Amino acid sequence: MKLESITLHRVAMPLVRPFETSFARQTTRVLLLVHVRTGGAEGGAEGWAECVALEGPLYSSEYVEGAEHVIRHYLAPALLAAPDVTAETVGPLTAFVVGHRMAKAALEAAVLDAQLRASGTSFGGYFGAVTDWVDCGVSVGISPDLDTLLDEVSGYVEEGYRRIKLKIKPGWDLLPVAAVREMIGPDMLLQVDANTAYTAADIAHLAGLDPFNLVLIEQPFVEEDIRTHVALARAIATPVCLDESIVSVGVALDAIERGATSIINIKPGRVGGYLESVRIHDACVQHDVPVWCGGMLETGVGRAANVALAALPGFILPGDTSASGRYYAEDLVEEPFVLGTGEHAGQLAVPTGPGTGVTVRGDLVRDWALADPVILRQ
Ligand code: NPQ
Ligand code: MG
Repeated sequence: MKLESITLHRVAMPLVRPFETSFARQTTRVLLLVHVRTGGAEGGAEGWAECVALEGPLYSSEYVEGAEHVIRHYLAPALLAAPDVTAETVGPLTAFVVGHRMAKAALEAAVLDAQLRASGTSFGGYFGAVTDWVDCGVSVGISPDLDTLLDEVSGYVEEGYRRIKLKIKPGWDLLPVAAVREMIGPDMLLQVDANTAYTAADIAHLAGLDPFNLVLIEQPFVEEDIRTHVALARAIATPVCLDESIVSVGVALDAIERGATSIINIKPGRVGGYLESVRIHDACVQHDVPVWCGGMLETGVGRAANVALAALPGFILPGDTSASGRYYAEDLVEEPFVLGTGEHAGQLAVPTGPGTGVTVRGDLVRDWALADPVILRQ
């Protein structure tokens, strides 16, 4: 396909409740949407994608205005100049830029959406989805106190979520985990995510999580520190799962071989796109490493693609692919994600329409815009 234009929309969406992690407390999700139009013989195809970068460089080095800048000045010009662009060639065409995986992932996903809409194929069909419904978990932020936390968790359990993930940090770990485990019973899947808040000195303390039968502990130490994750994995019974550290299939294989991670959180934005995500999935299946789909508080645009990815066979643990209502009163798409009922309680249906299968609400993109759209052409 020949790309005719790439348009960037920066929007701010109110969250239904503040989301607090070891690194930030947010009441609004600021995000970047990418909209591509194709010309040439397939003229008129359109694709949308969501960049998962946060407003500030707090989860990763990337952030919304940085992603916008690198797309505007480096990535988009390379794609707009190319005579033929497909999702499969976005990676090679943008490889001259070091890093900026979230920005590249958004461009690749927008091109993939346009390409699949033109051919009448769904994301799930393209990835090789093997299921129509995916198991959903929910990520629960750090609360002001234990009562508030227990109220929030019991609400999610009633909604049907199949797994609870608690955000932890030094000073908010063993007690909330014990209280939630006591409330939800021994069998409900429970895991924790530290977002890099601990150090090697905390290994003995983190062993205190072992009695609570957790599915995993996610990313206790900084992104670059593989060796301390190896030390923790050897010292505790709870499986260690990397998130921030896993930026490519190569790093995933290194971390697996070193014994730093026995489960992997796949976030398409963090690893540079859905194609790299499928490569990580395939490598993990080969190594018998379970994977699950992470989340970045996506709107329906990013959520639709994540749910399709989570329908691959290696995604054997429930993901952070929660319903739209977990984060947003009104989603950016005409088909908000709602948990199923009956045998599909705690699950989301994999979209079946062409591309992501969802339709962006232009009215909301305009209402919540933080700036005029940036239209890029050759
Ligand atoms: C994680 N996500 O797995 C992330 C981190 C994350 C669903 O737990 C605002 C504030 C937006 C904090 C997006 C989940 C955020 C945020 C993602 C944290 O590590
Ligand atoms: Mg995480």
